[in-house]
Amino acid sequence: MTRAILSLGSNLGDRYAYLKEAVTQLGDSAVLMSGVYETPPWGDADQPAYLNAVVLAVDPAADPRSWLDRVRELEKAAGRARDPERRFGPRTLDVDVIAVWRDDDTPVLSDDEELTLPHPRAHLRAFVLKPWLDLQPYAQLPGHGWVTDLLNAPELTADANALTPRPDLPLESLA
Ligand code: PH2
Ligand code: MG
Ligand code: MG
Repeated sequence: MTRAILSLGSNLGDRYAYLKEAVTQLGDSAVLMSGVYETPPWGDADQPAYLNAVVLAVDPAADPRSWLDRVRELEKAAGRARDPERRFGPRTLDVDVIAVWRDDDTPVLSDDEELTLPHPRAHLRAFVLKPWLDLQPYAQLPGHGWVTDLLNAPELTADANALTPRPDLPLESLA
């Protein structure tokens, strides 16, 4: 068994429906869902605003790579099309594996090109850190320390302030 922090994002089509469908498909694996936030696009400004959320999930498989298969299935179900020209471009659904822990609480570290763990840009993304704190106020990002400290870093202040909570779009009732 492993547990993971997953980051969900959508900025095309019915964004809320895509997030809900992903949580529904995770089924019993989805243990805790954050609030949903409306967030300005990061990394590529020329695209619509995102809805972002974070999910704490468990997987009975011991192999951390099974998370990669699962998130790809979720993205496929949302009709995700990849534009090789736009790495940070718009998408119906993006599910990123932020970090994975084994049963004994040790974090999984991986420099696999397909599944780098922890996620190499998570510490720079207020749209990951803020919803994560909703779930786990004492969360630590392996290799980077307390999530609350990362979110409070001066470089992230503007991004953190630009997140808009969307309590009208709950995910927790889907559990
Ligand atoms: N995902 C991206 C690129 N930029 N910006 C926001 N606000 N939220 C995202 O989920 C996001 C992004 C590519 O993974
Ligand atoms: Mg992503
Ligand atoms: Mg992704």
